[in-house]
Amino acid sequence: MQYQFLTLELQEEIAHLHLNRADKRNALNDGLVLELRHAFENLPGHVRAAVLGGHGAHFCAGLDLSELAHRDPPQAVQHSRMWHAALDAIQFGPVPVIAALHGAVIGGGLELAAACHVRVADATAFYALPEGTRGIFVGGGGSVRIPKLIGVARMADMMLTGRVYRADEGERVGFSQYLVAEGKACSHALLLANQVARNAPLTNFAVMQALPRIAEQPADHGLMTEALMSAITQSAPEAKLRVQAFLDGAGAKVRTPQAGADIAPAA
Ligand code: 1HE
Repeated sequence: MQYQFLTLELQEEIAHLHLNRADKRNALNDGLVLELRHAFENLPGHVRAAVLGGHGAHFCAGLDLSELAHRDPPQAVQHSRMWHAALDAIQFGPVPVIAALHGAVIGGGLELAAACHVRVADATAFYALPEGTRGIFVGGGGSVRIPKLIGVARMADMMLTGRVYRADEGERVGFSQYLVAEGKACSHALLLANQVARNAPLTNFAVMQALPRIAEQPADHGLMTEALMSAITQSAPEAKLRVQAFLDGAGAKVRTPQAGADIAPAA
């Protein structure tokens, strides 16, 4: 599938997607948002994990402000819902998505990153929510997803004061789980994607589909959902094979990572 604003390459079990509007700092116009949705809803069945990055010097400058002008409130609601559908297609899609972040991760670009399952940032990444400056509000799920990463107070501060977080600060507060040297975000995201792709698919499914919903449930309901999901995963033949392999001495042990290495050994 050829896209106008997105590149999609398949490398065995890993899908590589890159926002492809570098001249506009990968600002998310409607066409790009719709292409993201289409791409994640139509990944080939053999894909086990995806890496999402951006071409050029920035991951994403957020909403394409040139398209903002002429919407009335009902149209604006529909527009926001269109973003929600696209970013839901990532968060609740078929495979875990590792975001590779560099340069600007701003506004809707940060909302997009927050819809991914793991975020790797290089040293050039910076995070901002300039919606306040523009007289608008987040509309791509940011008010739901971003506080789960950094908390409501930090998000409110960013929106009210225009605070910008550097890459190292972003890792400390929870925007990214990994911080790597300049230019290394994609290669590191790929290492992680290969690791994720080796998990039992049912475990990945549970992490993507059950975990965020359990976190939203009252504790009593969450514990019940967890017990059901746990029973389903451990009943699968693959789980039995993997556990038996460990008991037979063939499965990988959990080891403390060596300094500088944060990828777990293969199962
Ligand atoms: C854009 C956009 C954009 C760049 N919409 N066209 N997002 C923002 O408020 C961030 C706005 N952008 C910036 O602050 C800067 O562009 C950057 C820090 C990302 C990069 O700076 P720089 O100096 O490398 O590039 P530039 O010269 O500012 O921009 C290059 C071109 O990209 C230029 O167009 P040109 O035709 O003059 O070459 C810019 O106009 C264009 N461009 N960013 C449209 N965002 C679901 S609701 C989400 C709400 C939000 O996301 S609000 C936050 C919007």
